[in-house]
Amino acid sequence: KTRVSPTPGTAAESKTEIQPPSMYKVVLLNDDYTPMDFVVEVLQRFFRMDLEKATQVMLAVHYDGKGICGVYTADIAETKVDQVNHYARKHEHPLLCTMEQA
Ligand code: TYC
Repeated sequence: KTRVSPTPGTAAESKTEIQPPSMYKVVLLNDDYTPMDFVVEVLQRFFRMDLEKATQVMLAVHYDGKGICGVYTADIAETKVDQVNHYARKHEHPLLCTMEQA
């Protein structure tokens, strides 16, 4: 990719241009106890996936140990993680959701 020097005296040169927000992957971890149906329901409820997509992602997590539910700004990612972990605990499942910088 071609890079050019910013023009002196501009926002680009002083690095005051608005930067895009950092993005975070919301990750679901596998465990041996959470029922597959519950994981599919979580993916549909909190990540707006249809049944087919939710089933694909659940199985990917089941076989690979973890999987990406979506990529969001920090605030949205934190909210999703909290919602999933709170919902899993409410239903007494050990399902774990975390986030990592994308
Ligand atoms: N491994 C679980 C089972 O066999 C299913 C599962 C899938 C659990 C994905 C967690 O994030 C998960 N019942």
